[in-house]
Amino acid sequence: MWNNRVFIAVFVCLSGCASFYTTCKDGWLPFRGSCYLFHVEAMTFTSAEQYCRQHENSHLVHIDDAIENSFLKDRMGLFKDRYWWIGLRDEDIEGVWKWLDDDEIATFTDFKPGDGGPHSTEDCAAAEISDYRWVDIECSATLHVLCETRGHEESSVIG
Ligand SMILES: [Ca+2]
Ligand SMILES: [Ca+2]
Repeated sequence: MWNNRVFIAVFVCLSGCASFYTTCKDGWLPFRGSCYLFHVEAMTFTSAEQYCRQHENSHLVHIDDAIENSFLKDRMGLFKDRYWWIGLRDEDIEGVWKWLDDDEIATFTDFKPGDGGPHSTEDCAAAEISDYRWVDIECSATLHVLCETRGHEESSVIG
């Protein structure tokens, strides 16, 4: 299925050229080695992460950089729903945001002005699609679920 494949602009031309692409299970969207599941059901942050783990052993999305962020922004724009959980929280140290999947401190963030600061009751992060920025919000809020897992990478030899 062509629509399940995204070609990635990585070419190895030592012995002929190979292009690498990501394949995902049905219903998952491939991009740069990852697969994403947009699940339109409202649940708390903890339930959302649990849902991801039960599906392909994924996690709430870990947004590494501006390219991944902008890809997700485009896809979220296709939905009417306003808020999606992302796998980021500052439960340990107020204002220090860590990713759920590897417990690393986020080096790239895209919080709205006024969000992402030391708000002690708002320890989980979500992407808001109206102006697509991240917000901090109570973890008990019920929002939609965005999961990410590693895709299956394949290469095809061109030359
Ligand atoms: Ca990612
Ligand atoms: Ca907080």
